[in-house]
Amino acid sequence: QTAPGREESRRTGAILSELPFQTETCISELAAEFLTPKGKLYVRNHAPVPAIETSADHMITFVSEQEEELDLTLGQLQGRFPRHRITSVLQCTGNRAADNIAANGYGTSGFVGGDSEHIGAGMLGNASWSGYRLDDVLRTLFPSLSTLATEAIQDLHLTLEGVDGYYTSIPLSIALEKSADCLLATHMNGEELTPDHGFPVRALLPGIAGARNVKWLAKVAIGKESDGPWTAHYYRKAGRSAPIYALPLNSVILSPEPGAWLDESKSAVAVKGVAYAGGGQYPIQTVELSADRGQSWQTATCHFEEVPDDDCQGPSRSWVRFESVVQLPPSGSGARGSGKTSGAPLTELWCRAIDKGGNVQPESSLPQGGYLYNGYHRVPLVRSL
Ligand code: MTE
Ligand code: MO
Repeated sequence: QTAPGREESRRTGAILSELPFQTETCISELAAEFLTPKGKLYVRNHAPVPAIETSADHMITFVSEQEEELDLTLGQLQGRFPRHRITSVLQCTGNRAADNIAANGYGTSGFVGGDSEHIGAGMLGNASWSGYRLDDVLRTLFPSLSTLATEAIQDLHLTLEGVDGYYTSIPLSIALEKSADCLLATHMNGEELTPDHGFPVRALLPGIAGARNVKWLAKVAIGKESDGPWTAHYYRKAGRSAPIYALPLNSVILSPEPGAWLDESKSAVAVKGVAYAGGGQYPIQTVELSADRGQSWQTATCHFEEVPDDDCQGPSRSWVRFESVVQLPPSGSGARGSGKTSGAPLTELWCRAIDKGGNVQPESSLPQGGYLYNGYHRVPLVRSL
């Protein structure tokens, strides 16, 4: 059967693979809304979507070494815990893989079932997620957690397992941290999750790499770091030194699209995009744009007013949309570059985000095993004669 939203994704993005189903959203489509609608959010599956019929009777098994295992249905969770809502970006670790290859010369250290060379900036979206706070649920179900010393918690991890057999872990300290705002999410943008996005319940870990946001949750277990492939082999930092958790500060231009033609007579171009703090401590402060390869920068207008006042404890994990009309350097100036093939000179638009802690998105980011590229986003434009 076809999951609701799939037909929409077929129209609005690129299908990276059919089985497992994987899509990347067209970036111009991403620019259209503050909250990415369900049919537009990229899909990244490692296995077929499990057929789950029920929401209220869907069971999650909670395991801790110290205490007895507990099976709770979503109906029971609903009776015991208040619901919370968080607006957060969801981003795949492989997003911007093509930019990473351009900057660093190599791709991801294994991107299952996909061709990472072509992945642009569309394995990204922003949505309003709601469900039960993971810290609330764990602390209530396992009261002995509150007697554990900080060091003991630091040694523990939380393994999240999906009905499809995909599983991975996060440090228990992230799951228990109030300001991490982790959810057992049942809804996206006010509606039940669709099958492709994890119906009836998924982990939604704001600011944490997509790979850890396990869908179709069946089991949540406190214990050792997962030794499964998606923690021990894939989705790791440079040299496979450690699992990736936090997303970096990032921004991307969503319009115009790479390779867009600009009339030579134009002296300015309207630019739109998004910036997000990832897992950082500070929210976005500003976004800057350059049309002369970084010689000068123009400040964009950021639409902070669109970001809702959710009941989160931590910094905003939503993206901020920005726009600007960027002045182009005069034709024939050095900043146009030398791409003078077939009479079509090139120009580039660059963008970078700056957070309230003064952190600036880097010009080119260090290889992270080929994942999580966050160098300046560079969009080549063709100026027609
Ligand atoms: N959870 C399960 N159970 N199975 C999966 O294949 N893929 C992960 C994560 N959670 C996956 C999963 C990866 S790599 C990403 S990027 C996100 O889900 C994608 O979430 P989305 O498909 O809702 O956009
Ligand atoms: Mo991912």
